[in-house]
Amino acid sequence: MPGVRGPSEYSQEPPRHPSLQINAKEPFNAEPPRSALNSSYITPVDLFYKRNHGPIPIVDDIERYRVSVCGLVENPKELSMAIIRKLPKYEVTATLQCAGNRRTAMSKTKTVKGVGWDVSAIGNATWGGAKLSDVLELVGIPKLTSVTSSGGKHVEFVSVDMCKEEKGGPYKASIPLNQATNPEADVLLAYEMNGEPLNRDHGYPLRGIVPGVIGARSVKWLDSINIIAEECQGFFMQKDYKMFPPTVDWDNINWSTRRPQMDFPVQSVICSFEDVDVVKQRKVTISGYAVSGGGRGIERVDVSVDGGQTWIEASRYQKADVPYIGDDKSSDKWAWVFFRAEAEIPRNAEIVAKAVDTAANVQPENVKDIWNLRGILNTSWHRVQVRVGHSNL
Ligand SMILES: Nc1nc2c(c(=O)[nH]1)N[C@H]1C(S)=C(S)[C@@H](COP(=O)(O)O)O[C@H]1N2
Ligand SMILES: [Mo]
Repeated sequence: MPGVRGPSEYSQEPPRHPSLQINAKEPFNAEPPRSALNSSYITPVDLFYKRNHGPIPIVDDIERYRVSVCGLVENPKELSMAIIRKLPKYEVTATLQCAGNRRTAMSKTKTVKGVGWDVSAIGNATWGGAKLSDVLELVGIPKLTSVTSSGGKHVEFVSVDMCKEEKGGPYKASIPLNQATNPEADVLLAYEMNGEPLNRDHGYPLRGIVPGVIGARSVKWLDSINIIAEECQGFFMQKDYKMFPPTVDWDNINWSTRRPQMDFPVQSVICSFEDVDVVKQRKVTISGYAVSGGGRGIERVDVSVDGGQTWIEASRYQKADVPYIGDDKSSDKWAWVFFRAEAEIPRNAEIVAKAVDTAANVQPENVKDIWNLRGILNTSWHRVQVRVGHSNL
């Protein structure tokens, strides 16, 4: 496709914020300190985690950029940015979470494969763009379609970045057509992030945003959108980002037995302390984020200062002036919820958080029970060890 291209090496990467913790340099994978996450409901773009599988693509000429919408459709089209901008613009506040968030903690149970992440491979942004359901109407697919007349059932997003997992080919992923054509699923072709044009790291000029679903399906730097009969056969759908039980290891894995992971499960993380921390006073504020996939709200966040023997309920909020009610119209349904509790802690405290979503799903107690060889979806109770004392003791 003219206009945007994926380079084969890393000499033209964009500038990045110095406080990002770099987990891998090439491809660039980095996350902010956990304290930064907790200080703003909308994560600033420069602090938002960056998860890449190849060098960042380059737009040479935005006027010539087109995204092609093709495959099993009657009216394949090549759409310019001008055409996409002419469609009604939606702003959707949605949390993007990498399936590998909290992988480092899972690897302490037993080695896993993948980039190590602390608790900040997650961020909340207001994405601006056209609804995919409106774009698909331009090629003749009506709203709420499950199968096209020519048998299309999935929408594949294809990028231009060169990924070694794809043997130098582009990153790609798909979602079901009925999700793509459902306006209420809020799937976007986004050209803005927090009111600014997308930057290169986050997918300039155009990316998919699939709310409530693991970040891997929100493909950046879109080149084409294919309507296909079977789900995308690319590496990241078929040989990665699948959830396996703890019994499966590299010598007995059969990838075809599992579905690609889509929605993420309920998650919560304490951001007000490091994993091992020291405080001066027994009275502390425990705060962090909670989020669930599939558009489910957060019903409750429980906090413990004694390793989970007793619990107190934390308060929840999204915006200062609006009371948060899970699954209510007044809430951002795709976005995280902040929680906060004040407590007196014992001298050596294990502080724990666990969230419950509106379907009453709860986080698993122990990471070992959900250990999987790729180290994805570590949503176990988040535990931090906090000692009351002097930091130099
Ligand atoms: N083209 C392309 N899209 C991509 C990726 C990628 O490497 N290439 N990474 C995916 C993964 S695994 C995640 S978690 C999100 C990260 O988006 P961000 O870097 O904007 O935070 O982008 C997804 N989309
Ligand atoms: Mo990811």
